[in-house]
Formats: sequence, C-alpha cells, structure tokens
Amino acid sequence: MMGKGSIQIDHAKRDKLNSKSIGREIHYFEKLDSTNSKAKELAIKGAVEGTCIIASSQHDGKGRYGRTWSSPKSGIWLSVILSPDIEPERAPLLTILAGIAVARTIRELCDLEATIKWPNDVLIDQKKVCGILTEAICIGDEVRHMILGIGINANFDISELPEDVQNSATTLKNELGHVVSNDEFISNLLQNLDKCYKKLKQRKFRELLEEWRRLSTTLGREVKIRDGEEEIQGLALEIDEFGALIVRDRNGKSQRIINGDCIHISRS
Ligand code: BT5
Repeated sequence: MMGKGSIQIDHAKRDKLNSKSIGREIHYFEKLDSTNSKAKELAIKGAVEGTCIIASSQHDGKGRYGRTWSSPKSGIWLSVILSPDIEPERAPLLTILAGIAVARTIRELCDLEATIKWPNDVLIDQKKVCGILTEAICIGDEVRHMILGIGINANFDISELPEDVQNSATTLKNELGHVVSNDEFISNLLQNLDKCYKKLKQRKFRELLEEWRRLSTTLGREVKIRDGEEEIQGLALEIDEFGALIVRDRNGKSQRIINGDCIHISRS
C-alpha cells in the first residue's frame, strides 16, 4: 500500500535493505510532518506489520509529552508499524529494543561508543544522538498497533539544531567528522530491529534486557526522574522485565518507575 506522495522503494533497493519482517514494505518521503503520524494513518488503513515510513526531513517531528523533535534534512527519521502480541504493560519493551538496535548499529557501522539512557535516548559521550517515541493505536480498550518512531541525528551539522538543544545533542556527522551513508545505516538498523523484535515476539525478554544492561549508561548512576509533578532522586539499580526502572530513593526504598524524564546526576 502506498501513502499519497510516497515513493515505494524499488526491488533492488529492498533487496539491499535485506530485512525480513521489519521493512518488508518501505515508504520514502522527502518531507513529512511526522513519520509517526503517517505511520498511524497507514496502520489504520491496514498496512502490513513491519511497514516502515522514512522521511528525509520532518516539519512537525514529535517528541514525548507533546514536545517538538527537530528533524532537519539528512537525518534518519523513521517509524515502523508493529502489532506485537504482548501484554500492554510490556509496551515499553519496544522502546527498549529500539534503543538496543540503534546503539548496536552505531557501534557496528560507525565504531562509536553509543550507550542507552533510560527510557528512550541513545547517547554518544552523554549527548543525545537518537530519540525514540513509541505510541499505541487503540480501538476501544484494545491495543491494535504500536508505532515505533526513531529519530537519528545522522548526516547534518549540530548547528542545524535549535540553540537550546545543541549543548545536549550530537550528530553522527559531528562525531565522525564525515558523512555516513543513510541507506547503509537504515539497512543495518532495520536488520538489528528485526532481530530484536523477533526476540520480543519469542518472549526472550531476559536476553533483550541483558543486552540493554550492557549498553545502558543509566544503571549505577544517581538519577533524578521527573514525571509530571512527581520527582524521584536516587540510585538507578535495575530494569525489570517490563522495561521499568528500579531506583533506590534517598530513604533506601525501591521505587518502580514506568516513564518520565531521566537526568543523570553522577557518573556510574
Ligand atoms: C524523544 O522525545 O526523544 C522522541 C523523539 C522521537 C523522534 C522520532 S523521528 C521519527 C518519529 N516521528 C516523529 O514525529 N517522532 C519520531 P523526548 O524524550 O521528549 O525528547 C524531546 C526533547 O529532545 C526536546 O524537547 C528537545 O529538548 C530535544 N530535542 C529535540 N530535537 C532534538 C534532536 N534532533 N536531537 C537531540 N535532541 C533533540
């Protein structure tokens, strides 16, 4: 199925992408408001699971909690339509697996030490190179689809991001000092996503979480987590089988945190 204005990827390119389930159908756009919004639209119209929407730039890129995600040209802005048969409480594991796939791809292709900051960031040297936004499409009480949105600051200069973001962000181009092939990156990323998603479907949660722990830069740190009005400070101890962070607060009590903004206070 094709979205209006999309260019369906040709067969040669799809063979090159060589991904199994995720990316079996790919829609490329030069510009979009948001790949997550386009993915929702296509999911509701019946797009197959694994369909991937990729844009070269977004003019209304979305972060969590209604925030803006800056998406200049030559970044990698993509969303995947998924229908995992898992309990709704395990939905955060999609963000977890996407973080693993992105960090792995950066390490394999760029030889940079990418790490994961709970819940949805991939960092290089503590600077955000990727943000993940997982959204559910519900019909009544039932989760019909999950949209996994991944934004990677790839082939543009840091100066193209808003000034207030520049200090806490980086791009692959800035880290490497040269451009990377977005096609090659996407191809490898989709394969890594596919492998991780398979593990999720096979309910190999422990394996996934083991890899997340190895890549995590959050565990072992003093953190401050904000979720709306609530704020908890303490030591990030563990991640549980639902993707929640376990923090030992200042009273020595273990708190289970499902979502929020995480600030790293100390080095691990
Ligand atoms: C995220 O939100 O990090 C989720 C970002 C998801 C973006 C992808 S792109 C493909 C797909 N389609 C979409 O429309 N979205 C997804 P959050 O944790 O709330 O972080 C948002 C905050 O990060 C902003 O408030 C800024 O402070 C900062 N920010 C904005 N753009 C950035 C960028 N390009 N790089 C680094 N930080 C950025």
